[in-house]
Amino acid sequence: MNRKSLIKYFRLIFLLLFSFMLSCGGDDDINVVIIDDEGETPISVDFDIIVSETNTFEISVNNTSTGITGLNSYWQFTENGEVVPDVAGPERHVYTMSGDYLVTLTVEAPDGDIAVSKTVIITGTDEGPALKVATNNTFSMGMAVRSDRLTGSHNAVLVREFNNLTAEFEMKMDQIYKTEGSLDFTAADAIVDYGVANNMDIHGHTLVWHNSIPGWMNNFSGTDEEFETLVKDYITTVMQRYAGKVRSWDVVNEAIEDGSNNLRNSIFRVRMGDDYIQKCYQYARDADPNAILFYNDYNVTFDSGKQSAMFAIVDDLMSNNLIDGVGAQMHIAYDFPSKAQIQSVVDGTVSRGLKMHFAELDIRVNPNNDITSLTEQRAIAQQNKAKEVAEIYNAIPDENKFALTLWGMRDSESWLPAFWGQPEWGLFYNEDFTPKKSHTGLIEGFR
Ligand code: 9MR
Repeated sequence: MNRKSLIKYFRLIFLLLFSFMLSCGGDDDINVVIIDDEGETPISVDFDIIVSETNTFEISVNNTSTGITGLNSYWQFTENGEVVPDVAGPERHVYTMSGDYLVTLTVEAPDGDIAVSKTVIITGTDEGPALKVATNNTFSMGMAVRSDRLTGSHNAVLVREFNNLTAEFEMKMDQIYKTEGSLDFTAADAIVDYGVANNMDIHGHTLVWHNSIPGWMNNFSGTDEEFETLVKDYITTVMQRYAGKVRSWDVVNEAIEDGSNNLRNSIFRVRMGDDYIQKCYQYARDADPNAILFYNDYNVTFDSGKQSAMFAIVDDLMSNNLIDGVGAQMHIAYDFPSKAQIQSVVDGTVSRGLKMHFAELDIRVNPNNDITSLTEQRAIAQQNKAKEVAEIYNAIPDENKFALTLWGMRDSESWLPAFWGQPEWGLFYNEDFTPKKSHTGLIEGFR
C-alpha cells in the first residue's frame, strides 16, 4: 500500500467512525481534522450554537471551521429538511416547534463532504411555538401588563411569547397625574424600562380617556384656555419622556358615546370644544413625530353605527395627517361578534391605508352566566373563536399589520369577572401559566 492509499484507507475508517457518532445523536465536542492528500492543509470543521436568551425558539450558528477557504458549505436545521447556504457571519434560524434538533454543517471538501452535527434542544410550550414566533415576524404580539407582574413566571411567559407591551392601567392620566402640578412616572417607567431591556415595543395607552381623569382635573377651576394648556402640556411631557421607547400611542380612547354614537360629552369636549380630538392628535404629532398614533375604541366590529362614527373621526384626523392606525378593542365572546363583523373593521382600516391594531383581546366564555367552571366544550369554543380572530388578523396585508394584543395573562388576572359580576375565563393561560386551548387557537390561526 503506497502513502496515498494508506491515507485514503485511514480516511475511510475515520468517516465510518464519524458517521457512527452522528447516528448516536450528535455531540457538542465533535471536531473533524482531516489532512488532505498532500498532508498540507488541515481542515477542521466545527461551529458554535447559541440559543437566544429572549426567544428560546431562535438559535444563531457560527461556522468556526479552519482550512475551508474557497469551499462551499451549508446548514441543515432538520425541522423541514431545508438546506441553507453558509454565508459569512452568524446565521439565525427560528424553530416553530419545541423538540431536539440535529444541526448539521456540511463542508464540500475536494475528497468528499465533511459534516459535523450538534443537537440543540428547543423548549417552548407543549402546544407549539411561542406566539411571537408564530406571527412569522409580520406583526407584534402584545400583552397587557402591570408593573407588579413583570417577574418570575410572568417574566418567563412575557419574554418567550411577546414583543409588544401595553400598560393595563399605569400609563393612564389618573395614574400619572394623580396630583395637580406633579407627574408620577414610577410605575410607567418600570414598565417602559422592562420593555426596553427586553427588546419589546411599548404601546402607550392612553393619553386622553374620559374614564381616567384625575379627580382634581374634573374639578379644575381655571379657565378653558388653562385647561387646554394643561392637556397639551400633559400630552407633550409624557410623549417626550418616552420618545424612542414608546413606539405607538392611543391618543384619544373611546370618544364615542354608546347608543347615540355622538361624541361623548367628556370634560375634554366641554372644555376644549368639539374639535378637541383634532387638537389632542396635533399635540401628540408635534410632541413625538415618530410615534405611531392610534384611535382606539370598543364594539366597533358589530355596531355598524359606532363603526361609522369612528371612521368619521378617523377621516377627519387623516385629512390633517394626524393618525396612523385604528385600534379595535377585541372584548368579544366565544359566539359573538361574527367573522364578517370583525372583518368589516379590518376592511375599513385597510382601505384607508392605516395600521390595524387588534387591541385588548379577551374572549368571554360565560356571557350568559350558564357555567360555573370552564367546561371542555366552552374551552374548545373559545379556542375556535381565538383561531378565527388570528386568521382574520393574519390575512391583513403586511403593511397594515401592527399588533394583536391580549388583555391579560391568566384568567384570575382579568378585569372581566369584576366588571361583569360573574365568573369568566376570557384569557389565554391557566393559573400555572401553561397555555389554555385559546392559546392553541391563536397559534392555529396564525399558520
Ligand atoms: O383592564 C383595565 C383595568 O385593569 C383598569 O382598572 C381599567 C381602568 O383603568 O381599565 C381596564 O382596561 C380598559 C382599557 O384601558 C380601555 N378599554 C376597556 C378596558 C376594560 O375596561
